[in-house]
Amino acid sequence: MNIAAIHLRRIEMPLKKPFDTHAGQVLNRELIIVEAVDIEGRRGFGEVTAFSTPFYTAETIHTAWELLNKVFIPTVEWHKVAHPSNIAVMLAGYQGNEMAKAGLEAALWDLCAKQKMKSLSDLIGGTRRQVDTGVVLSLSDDIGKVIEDYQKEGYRRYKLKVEKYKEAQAIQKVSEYSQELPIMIDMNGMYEEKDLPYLEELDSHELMMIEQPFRAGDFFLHQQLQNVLKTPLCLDESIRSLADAEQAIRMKSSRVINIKISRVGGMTEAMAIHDLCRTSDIPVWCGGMVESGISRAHNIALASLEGFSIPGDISASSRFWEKDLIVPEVKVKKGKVEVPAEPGIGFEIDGEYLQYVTRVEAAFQVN
Ligand code: OSB
Ligand code: MG
Repeated sequence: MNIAAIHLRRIEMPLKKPFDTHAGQVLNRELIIVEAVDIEGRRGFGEVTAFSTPFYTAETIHTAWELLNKVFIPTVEWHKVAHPSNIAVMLAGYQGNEMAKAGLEAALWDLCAKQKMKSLSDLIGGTRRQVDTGVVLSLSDDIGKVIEDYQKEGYRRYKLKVEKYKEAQAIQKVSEYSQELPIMIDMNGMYEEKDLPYLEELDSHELMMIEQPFRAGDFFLHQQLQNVLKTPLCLDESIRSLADAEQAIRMKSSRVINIKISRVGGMTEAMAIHDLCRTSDIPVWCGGMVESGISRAHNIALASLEGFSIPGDISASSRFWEKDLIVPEVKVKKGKVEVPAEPGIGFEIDGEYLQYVTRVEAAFQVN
């Protein structure tokens, strides 16, 4: 790929309002922007979306920064990189840390598509020209008010963060506003085996799906619940690799899978999980990480693949940000976003704003 340099920027972007889940809050979003430059000066961008504290996965933005700087970037044999998928192979000796690896790979995917003068969606075999959108409601959101705003954009799915044992109240509030909204709830692993009877009762709400009731790694309890539930279960935190997806499908732990590029270690692994789910008749959707437009653009390309038949966490830039890192910002119209046709991720980076939100920088000349 003729890569000449890698730049890392540690940034901090203020959210419009706090994003709350039972496990943790996001207010100032720390991210790492990865830029890959080739010998002709073309630039590709990716993003590490680990959080500041380990409330969602053990990996954090601090561990990712250390590992990228001290281990991952120095380990990759840059002159031998012929394709973005080589990165995962060269780093295969290092366990976990999927988000650090995914951010690095993402910069190469954008660059690779630009080198080939193709959109990222075309490069990975995307077939959709528009993708369906969905939006998440945090615990601190005033449900009635935000739904009124989101309805105007036409979102096709509402994902509710919930407090333990208070699902019914949240669902009730949404249905007071509108009866027909497609609702799912995300439990972020807060339940245990003793809660099985309680969770079974949630069938009566006829939800689109219930996401990750039990902790990551517990394929057995998810199987037990899915077995008695009409409502589809969806796995998020449990799926860190293709092997995890294979296990979930073989055990019938869920009927739906949420694919996040960052959680599975990159676009290459995300595509492999998509392909497996397609041949196994498991519908998938693309999960979000309260991320900047750079990740959102990668997510839009991923969600343009055929198997993404359920609206994901694909929302407008304005859902989280007063101002985004990309130009133009992501806009939702009639519940859809356009898949860009321009080379790479198809959005320009707002260099001035990127500089403004940058706290620390590191640069590596690799060729
Ligand atoms: O479970 O998907 C999750 C945010 C923080 C931690 C975990 C999760 C989330 C989201 C974000 O739901 C959704 C989005 O970015 O649109
Ligand atoms: Mg989730």
